[in-house]
Amino acid sequence: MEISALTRSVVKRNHALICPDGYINSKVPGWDNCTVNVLINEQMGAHLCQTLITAAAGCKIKGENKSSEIFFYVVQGSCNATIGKEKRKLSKGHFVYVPVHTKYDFSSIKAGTQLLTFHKVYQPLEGHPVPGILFGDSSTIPGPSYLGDKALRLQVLLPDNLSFDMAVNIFTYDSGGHLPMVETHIMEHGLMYLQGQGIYMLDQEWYPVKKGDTIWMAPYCQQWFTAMGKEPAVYIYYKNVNRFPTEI
Ligand code: UGY
Ligand code: MN
Repeated sequence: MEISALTRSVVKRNHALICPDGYINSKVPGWDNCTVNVLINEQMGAHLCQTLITAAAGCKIKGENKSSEIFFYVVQGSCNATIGKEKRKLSKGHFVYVPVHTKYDFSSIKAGTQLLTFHKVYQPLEGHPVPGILFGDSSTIPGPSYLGDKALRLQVLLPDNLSFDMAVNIFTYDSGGHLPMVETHIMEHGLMYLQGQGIYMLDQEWYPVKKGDTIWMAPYCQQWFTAMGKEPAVYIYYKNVNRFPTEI
């Protein structure tokens, strides 16, 4: 028997683990006929927002970025996306980066489709143009080994140039693979597990994690992960990048 007073979810000063068993749905204007779970946002102390949209029949996702950029990733299912004047059909593993000041309209969304979103207030950088709309398919993006370890593969989904102030990567760990060191860094992360399981160390505390879990790591939250189980562990994660670390 499940005991409803137990959960793996935790919300702490500099990290959070949010598991699906505690989801309560939000209503977001312009996002209709779907459930929306706001997994990370400023109320936690974060500087990003991460949501999971699960479509019901007749789902429509429409809006316009005013000061933020949004990265949409198709976790499962399919839909049509009109971003600005560009139209594409998206399915599992596809993504689209919607820049600031841009309209988005997702339609023909199959019931059960899940879209993961990462939002950040865009910080322009003098001398570098605001990024354009970018569609991609994660299955076509190379995953070289990470820091020479063949058990770890990192796919970088957004271009590595100074116009972008966010990175989104997919990290794959073979069972037994682990981060080569405890990371201690200024960048913040929001992540979701797409596959597998393992143990995450966050700020010197140890958490079993698995597919469907979300983690928030504030700047300087110490972090380490090892994968376990019968299949590789895969997570997609956000990172703020490429901006001056303090007031100029
Ligand atoms: O890019 C990163 O900082 C990454 N290695 N961190 C992580 O997976 N927790
Ligand atoms: Mn990191």
